Formats: sequence, structure tokens, C-alpha cells
Amino acid sequence: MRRLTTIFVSGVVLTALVFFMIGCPSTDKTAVTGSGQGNEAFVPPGKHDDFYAFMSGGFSGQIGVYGLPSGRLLRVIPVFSQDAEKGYGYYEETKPLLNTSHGFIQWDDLHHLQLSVTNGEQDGRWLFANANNTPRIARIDLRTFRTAEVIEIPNTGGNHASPFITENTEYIVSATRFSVPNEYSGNTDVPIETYKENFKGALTFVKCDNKNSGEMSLGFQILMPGFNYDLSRAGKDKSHGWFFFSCYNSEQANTMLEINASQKDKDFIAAVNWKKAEEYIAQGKGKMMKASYIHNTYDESTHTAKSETLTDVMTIDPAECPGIVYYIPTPKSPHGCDVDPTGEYIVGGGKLAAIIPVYSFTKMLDAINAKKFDGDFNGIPVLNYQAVLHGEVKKPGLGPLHTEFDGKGNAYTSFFVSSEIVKWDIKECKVLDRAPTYYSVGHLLVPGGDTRKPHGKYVIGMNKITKDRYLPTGPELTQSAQLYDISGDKMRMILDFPTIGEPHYAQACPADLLKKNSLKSYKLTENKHPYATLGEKEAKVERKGNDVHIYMSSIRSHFLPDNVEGVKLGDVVYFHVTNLEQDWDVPHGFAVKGGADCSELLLMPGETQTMKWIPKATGVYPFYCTDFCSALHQEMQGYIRVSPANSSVELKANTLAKK
Ligand code: K7E
Ligand code: CUA
Repeated sequence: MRRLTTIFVSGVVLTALVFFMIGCPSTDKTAVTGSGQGNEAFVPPGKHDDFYAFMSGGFSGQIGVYGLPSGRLLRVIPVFSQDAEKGYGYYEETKPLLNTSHGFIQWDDLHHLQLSVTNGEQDGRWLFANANNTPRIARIDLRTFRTAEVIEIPNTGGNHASPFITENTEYIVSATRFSVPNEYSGNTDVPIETYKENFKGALTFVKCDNKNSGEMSLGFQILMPGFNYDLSRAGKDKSHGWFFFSCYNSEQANTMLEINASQKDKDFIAAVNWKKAEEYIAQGKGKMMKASYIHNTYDESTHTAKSETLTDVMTIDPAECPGIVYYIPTPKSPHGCDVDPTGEYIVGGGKLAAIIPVYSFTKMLDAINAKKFDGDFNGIPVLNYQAVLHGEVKKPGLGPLHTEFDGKGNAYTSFFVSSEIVKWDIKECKVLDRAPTYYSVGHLLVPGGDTRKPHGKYVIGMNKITKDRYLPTGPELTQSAQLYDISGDKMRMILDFPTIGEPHYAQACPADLLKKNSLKSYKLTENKHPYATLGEKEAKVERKGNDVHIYMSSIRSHFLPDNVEGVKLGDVVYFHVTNLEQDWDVPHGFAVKGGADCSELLLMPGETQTMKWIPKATGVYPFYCTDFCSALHQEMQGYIRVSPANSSVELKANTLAKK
């Protein structure tokens, strides 16, 4: 979204942008305008925050977990990127989570998060995240705050409108940001200028085992015209069964989109009747296509992830299945597409629009029944704008992006260009209040503000640019989040804090929803890892050809074994380390000198992890615990000796079993 600064250099907006760039910095002495001057957000040590906030890390590929209102960073959850801090993606058990059909991918760009819901309300079970680059969806288990599953989305290029979910977490959607040559046609090697004929935009509905494990599988894919699908929201309550997707580039340009995709006054929001799509598929109207995509799952009992390749995708063509998709004309180059808590109002955020359009779901159904269409696009009816419109918010600001709700009839929209959050009345389409952000806010969030039951209380703006607001840190400056109290009529900023990576969307839920379920340790009695060392007596070393397996235990404050000899050059050494602790908050770390492609292990109580280590030279290598676990943590160390390939040193270690 940093790219938006260039997108906006066009037409009318240019003037405003220039004004903003020159006019904004240094005009205001204090960003914190609330009466509390920050004190209201202070949560004293020993007291807990009221909310968890999960903020996407953007190009860091991770998720930041913060407490609200304190703004404290509590944890970084690694999802799509390797994380040396936790060894994620380095140790053997987690590597499969980063597998894709393109091989092992160590990074992605994570934009959006959504918490699982039941009856449209947060249920505190899972958190879903999208990979914007190599299209994937991840599920995070909120008992452990760890990535539990990743599924790849075939036939798409960039998974941006994702992972938005239906009211009971029946489906998680994924819409392609870049349309791409249809993979199922068998030929993707086509001239780029044949975009209009050959490129398709797939909307994927990923099924979730919402009653049990939460495991994902591909439900079906709707093969849409080749636009850029941007953001989406599920219908709620009365509009349950529908899904709304914004799209830009209805011009179908394939070069210089900055200009060529900004030609038309209106692009579209696609209204998708997914219940009807299910019916068509049940009647045999779908087509099964051959594909190849990866599904990765983490098994908590073996502490190990596995990867499998899947090959079938159910597809459906909207031109052949009338009634599943309608286009709602939407000004101009829409980005955000948000549905209010009642499910009646659908709000478009046209990046280049001078108004905010608000559509009525009831009017949309009436318009469909009365066939109030303005033609069609590739067989998909285009609804008449006026027939579907509830109202327009006039002069709201510049560069509207995203909207959240407080459940009291108010909407909050972020404005990237004019750097503000604007509060407005949904029924009246009237602006009620505006608050500046520093600067260029992207997404915003109200706790539960996308659900049927928002928790209100706060709105957070997540800013792309901080310029002069913090101490300089060289050419790269941090992004920021700004917290406003919205319990009164006026928004009041009460805190301002830096964020990791680039926060796009974020979600927040009451702390009580998660706190009680948080796992404290893994039970050793339930550890089914094939290389677990479940007591110090089980510690051992084993040679299998050139593979050396070390079954190692760790407990305050030693490893067993802590002396290993008889490893030879050419061997591949596997340190399978088990943390024998059963107390909360007692991890042990493990690292060996010169660990080539490894980082460390960071073992939770009761957990087993494996470090693969290939020595490159003879010698004696120290290893040690990396997490300060006791007064004698510095003593928690050992040695491994590596001898020449033809050496006669026998494999041995100081285990209890041998004595
Ligand atoms: Cu607006 Cu990728 Cu949701 Cu960023 S996106 S802001
Ligand atoms: Cu174990 Cu430090």
C-alpha cells in the first residue's frame, strides 16, 4: 500500500496530495490530543489489558499481538516468514508449514486477519491470515498462538481479498488480486496483451471444518472476468449467504494501471450468492479441474507439521449459473468493501472517489427481482447504481479506504490522502466527527467492528507514514498505530505506538475470550513425537548410516547428553531436543556453533524440536541454551566432537543408559 502514494498522483487528487505533503508535518505540536495525554492507556504492571489486538506485519509476514489499551507488544506470531527468534521455519518440525507448489518459501506479505466467528460474533477459536504474494491462507490456533495450518490457493496471483469469513466460519475467501491466465486451460504461456481473452479472476471459497478442528479444504472457485479483486466482506444476518468483493481495473488494463485502470468513473463490487453457488454444485453444475496445490498441517501431538499435495478443485462459471453474481457499479477504483453489523448496508471505499457510496442489501434484492440492470459484463448482470444505492456520504475526505462499525449506527472510515478517520451516521450518511492521523492511515479497526456485535470503545488507525512523529532511525521509519477512545461523541486520541512491519488490517477481541483457553505447557504424557526423550533415562545417541540422531533432554539447568563424540565429517546430525519442564513460562533454547542453515530451537515445556546440523570441519563445537531459564542458565551447555570421515572414534555420549 505504500504504492498508493504513486497511484494518487493523478488528476484532482494531485492538488490535494501536494497540499497534504507540504501542509501536514510539523503543523501540530502534539499528536495526542486527548485530555489524558496518554495516561488513560496506561495499564499498570500486574493488571491486564482489556483487549488482544492482532496486527498484520505486512511485508514481515508475521502477526504482532498487542494489548489494548496499553499498546504493549506481547508476541510476534510467525506465519509465512521464517523467524529466527523462535526458530520457526528453521527447525525440521515447522519447515513443512512453509512448503508451496513453488517449493520452500521463506517469506510472504501478510495483509489481513480475521478472527473466527459463530453467529457473526467472535468465538475466540482461530485467527486466519492471508499471504498476499504466494497465495495462501493460514490458520492460527488461539490456544497456543501458533500457526496450525496453511493452504495454498491455485489459479490465482496474489491473495489480497482474504481471509474474510462467513458468519459461522463456514468459508474463508480468497480473491485474486492479479488476474492470471487460467491454469486449468492447460496453457498459461500466453501473450500478456491477450489479457482480456485469457486472464481470469478467481474467487475461492475455502471450506472450514467449523464444528471441529477448523481444518481448511478448497470448497469451490468462481471463475470471474479478469479484474483485480481487492477486498471483501461476508453478508451478515439478513445478508448471510452473500459475499461482497470490491474490484478495480474493470478496464482490464495490463500495463500502467496507475493511469489505465483509472479511466472509468465506476468499477464494481461483486455481490456473490454463495448459497446459490452451493446449490448449483449440488445439482452437478460445477466442473472439477486438475490442479496442484499444497496443504500443510501441524499436529500438536507429534509437534510436527506435514505437507500434502492436493489435485482437485471444484469450479463454477458465473455466466453459466445465473443468479450467483451481480456487479454493483462503485466509484472509483474501490478498495475497501465493508458490511455493517445489521447486514443491510454495504460500504465502498473508492480510493479516487469524492463520496462514500452506501448500498442497501434490501434494495439490491429488489433491483435483482425487478431486473434493474444496466447491461452485463461477460454475462454477469450489472445492477443500476441508483436502484441499489442507500445514500452517499458527501465530502467525507480524500482517499477513503476502509470502514469499521461501532454497533451504535456509526461508521468509521479511514482516509489515506487527507490523513484522517471520519465518523459518520450510516442511516443519514452524515459526517459526525473527524480526527487527524499521523499520517496516511490505511486500515482501521474497532474491536469486533466487522462483526454483528462490535465491542466499540476504541478505534485504531494504522498509519503508513510517520515522518517527523518519532525519533529518526535512518532512512526507514517505523509505521504507527494510533488509539482513539470512541465512547463519547468525539474521537479522542489516547495513545500512539510503533508497530512491527507494515500493519494493514488488524483485529481485536476482549481479553476474556482468549485468556482462559491459553495453553500453559504441552503434556509430556501426550508427546507422540517419534524422536521424543520423555525422561532423562531415555537420552541416547544412534547412528543410521551417515545420520546421527541425538535424543536429548533439557531441564533446569542441563542437557543430557551434553558430551557427544564419534560424529564424523559427512554425517548429518539431528539434535532432537525435548524440554522436560512442565511449568508455565519455562522454555529452553538450543544452539550449536556454526549451525549453517539453522537458527536456534526454542522449546516450550513438554515440546520436542529437531535441529539438523551438518558439520563442515573437524573440531569440538559448543552448544548452549539460549533462553535465560534459571540462575545457572549460563551453565546449561555442552560439546559435540567432530572427527575426520575415516576416524575410528566410536559414537558415544554421556547418557544415563550407558552407565
Ligand atoms: Cu488497504 Cu492490503 Cu487491506 Cu493495506 S490493504 S491498507
Ligand atoms: Cu535452559 Cu537457559
